[in-house]
Amino acid sequence: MSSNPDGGKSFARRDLLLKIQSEAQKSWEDNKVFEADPGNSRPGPGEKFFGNFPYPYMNGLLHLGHAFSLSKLEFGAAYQRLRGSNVLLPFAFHCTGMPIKASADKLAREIQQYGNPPVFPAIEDVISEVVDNQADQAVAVAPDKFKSKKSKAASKAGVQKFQWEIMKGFGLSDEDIAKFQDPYHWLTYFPPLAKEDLKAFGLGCDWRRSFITTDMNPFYDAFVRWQMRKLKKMGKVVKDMRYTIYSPLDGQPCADHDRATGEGVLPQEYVLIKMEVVPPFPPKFKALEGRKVYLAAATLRPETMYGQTNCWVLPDGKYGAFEITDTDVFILTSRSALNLAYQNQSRIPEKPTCLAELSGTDLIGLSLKSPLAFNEVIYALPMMTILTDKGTGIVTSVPSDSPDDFMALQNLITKPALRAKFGVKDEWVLPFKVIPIINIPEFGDKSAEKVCVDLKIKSQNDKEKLAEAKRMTYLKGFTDGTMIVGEFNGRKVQEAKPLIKNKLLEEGTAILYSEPEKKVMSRSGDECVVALTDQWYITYGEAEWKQKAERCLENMNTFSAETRNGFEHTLGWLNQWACSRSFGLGTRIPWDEQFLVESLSDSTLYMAYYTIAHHLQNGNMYGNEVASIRPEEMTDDVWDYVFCNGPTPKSDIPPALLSKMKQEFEYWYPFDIRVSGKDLVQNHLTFCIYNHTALLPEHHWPRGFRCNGHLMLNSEKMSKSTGNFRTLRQAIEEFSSDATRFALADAGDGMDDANFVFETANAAILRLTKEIAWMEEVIAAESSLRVGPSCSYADRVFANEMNIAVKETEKSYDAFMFRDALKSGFYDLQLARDEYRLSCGATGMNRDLLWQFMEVQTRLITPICPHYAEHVWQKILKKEGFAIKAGWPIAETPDPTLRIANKYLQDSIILMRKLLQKQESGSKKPKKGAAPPPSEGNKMSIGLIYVNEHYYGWKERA
Ligand code: A2H
Repeated sequence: MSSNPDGGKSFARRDLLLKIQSEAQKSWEDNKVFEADPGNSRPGPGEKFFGNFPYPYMNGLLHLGHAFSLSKLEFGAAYQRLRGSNVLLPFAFHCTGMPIKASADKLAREIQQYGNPPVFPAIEDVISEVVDNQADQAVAVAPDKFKSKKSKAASKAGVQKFQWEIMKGFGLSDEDIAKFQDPYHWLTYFPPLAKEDLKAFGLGCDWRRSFITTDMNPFYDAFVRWQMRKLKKMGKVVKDMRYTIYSPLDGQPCADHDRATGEGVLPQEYVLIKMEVVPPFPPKFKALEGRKVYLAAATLRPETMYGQTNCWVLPDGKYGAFEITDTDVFILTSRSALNLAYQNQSRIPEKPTCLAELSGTDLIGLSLKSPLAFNEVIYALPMMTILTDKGTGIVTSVPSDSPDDFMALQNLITKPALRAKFGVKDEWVLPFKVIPIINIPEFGDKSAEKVCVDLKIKSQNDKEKLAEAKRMTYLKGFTDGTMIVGEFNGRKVQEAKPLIKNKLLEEGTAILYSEPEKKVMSRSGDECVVALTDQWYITYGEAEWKQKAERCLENMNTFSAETRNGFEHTLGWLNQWACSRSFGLGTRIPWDEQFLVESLSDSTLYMAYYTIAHHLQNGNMYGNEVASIRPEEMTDDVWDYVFCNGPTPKSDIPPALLSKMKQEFEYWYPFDIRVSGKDLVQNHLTFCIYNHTALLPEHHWPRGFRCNGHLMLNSEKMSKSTGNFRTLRQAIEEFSSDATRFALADAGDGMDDANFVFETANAAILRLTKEIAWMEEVIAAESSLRVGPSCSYADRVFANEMNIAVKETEKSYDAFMFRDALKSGFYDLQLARDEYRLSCGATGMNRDLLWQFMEVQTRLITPICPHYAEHVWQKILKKEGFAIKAGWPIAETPDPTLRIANKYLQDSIILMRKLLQKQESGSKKPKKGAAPPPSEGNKMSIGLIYVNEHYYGWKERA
């Protein structure tokens, strides 16, 4: 294909498309065809179309994934424009949040450490260092595994790229890179590049309305401040102490999009049971003399504490004695001590202090007093299956209700050798019997024992069966269990559990403890903890607000049931959202300026901002070129007036301009569609619904959201590290915009992964350029075409096919289904033309029909390949005006019978050709008695077709 350099073929066809592309773009720009101004009156249905797209984050160049989602909006908007709708497609650039600041800081650290330009240690050194560190272990474990370790280490080292190298990858010079230590420099660099690329893509955008976010743009900053203040006044922003996933390195909460791993992971709350170590302390505890020392066990079932028979520790486990208060010391893992330190449970906040390092074996045999336990004293015993990355590494043992505890205790009781191995004395184990505390109708009073016996579990290491046993008893205990001991005897477990938990917390024999339910790594590369933080929250999920959001969803077009389900699901669980951050870029929370509005909270209503952005920013995306309005003039009253039908404000802004902005907002709003990748349903898009319903009247609530899946490249995941990746810029250079757009349209429309195929883009280059050549030929030889009425059978069939194409393609564009549009509007139509050419044979094709074909085909492909279309329209067909606004072709009602009849005819022709071929070539060995193959001399030239004049038999009756 033309753009395949390996094939040694020429790039002439691709270059022709690139030339056509820049000519079309220049004439669009000169004529401001994408600038959208409101009409004078309220638009009727279908008269205007306002579509938008989540502004991309500006820490790099746009890639094909962005272009894919955006193409859905672009094609849909271009179709509306073609039909004659007044179309607004604006575009902005998101700069709020952590990553830019984090990268800028990282770059600054590298320069500090390695100089400017930096001299990094050679990669091999880094790798060998990593490998060396692992080599001892690797060799010790299994020498033959060494090789695989090395490659793993190498690839790991490769992933941890220097920020400087990443910047080099953008094609920046050493001199330029250093400037990126200032985070605001990113904001001046990437947005203009993105704009350039989108222009090359041919995006039908009104660029006057573009802007960047953060306080760098004073107008947008004023808008977000107004929005936050308004939400606060409505009681929808509240301050609270919460358990939040938190990055100690960043010193702030780590939301989903700030995480390298652990998306969706939430804090898991436990009750920490304080099991007091009864003096005298063993010698290892010398440093703890005079303190109250506790083994702190994390449990999910505080109501079972009556049945404690012992405590579990991991013999090989590493523990520490940490100062929790001036008097209290907890023995637990350092990981859990760190979590506690961020939850106000450390003598020095955020800094765990370890008084003694201990191993599990040091703890075995400690005598303990544990709250609620019927046994006065219980002992710390070894358990092999304790996980060091869960809870505190200390577990209370309740063998009546925990299958793990039952089996571990059972093993110790029945295996003297096991006791001997860990120095466990008989009196720490043998006197302790299972204590019935909860009745479960299905399992009796000792549910764990019963299930372990039923499942024939033999050992604490029988993980699969124990997991099954836990599944069986855990939920049943909670839903069907009844307490048969203690203060809440006779109460259901469900009721007793919170009461017992509160009792323990109140009397101070337990505290709350929370940790990430799974490991979370922040993008800055540190392991997150759960912190108790003071934060601002938006009260999503609040009953009345949620109802409004649900009503908005009901009346919205979601284009697919899957998207609707996604929204319903999100509305079902979404709760208060932490909207403040202390690190990164953005707008300050107006009443608490130590905080910034986080990036998913300053992007929920800005579609409204587009409607007036050009009046404020005068076409300058940074808002730093003040024209008629100064940023400080955008007071809350002014925003209220423009967006919320508020009273006319006292303002220095001329009244005519004020009312113009209000009128413009009311003309474009509500937006008709927002197009996005499906992963934004669970946060951004749902926030958008919530904010619109809170801040705007119902007739301005969003009308539609269309979501798509991810984009693969050539059936494989797009990934920078594997090289299976293209920026938008690269794709356009490689294929041209139209061929890129063609392959994007062909990539798929559903919610599943779509697939951009290079082969398709290359084929598009060929098809589009060949089509241009064909049209030029037809027009050059126009005089040789058949003129007069188009009434032959072939003419009628071809005309009918064009009518079908127009109707089908219209349906597909209306439904935002672009692959289908491409099929009916391009592939099928070309096929019909090729067939027509064949059918006409010597009599020639009808001139008017061919003109109609060229016109129809051009219009049908315009939304997808607008540059090609513009070229054909203006230069080849010599039409007035722009293809992109040419109007939708008018088509007569298709005749389905004619299509079927023709299909029958075409199939018959194929069949007859095959028969003929068979007759002529014959089989090599003629069957006995069969006629010999005709020789060259008597080639068949006539075929007789017999046609019945009537149906007979049942066919006649039918
Ligand atoms: B449960 P989840 Cl009666 N390693 O408490 C292994 N298990 C641990 C642990 C660790 N590091 N930390 C805590 N656990 C146990 C009581 C109980 C528990 C009963 C019944 C079931 C039960 C008495 N042992 O848990 O993975 C603790 O034992 C069954 C799931 O976070 C804690 O609650 O769900 C539970 O596992 C927490 O496990």
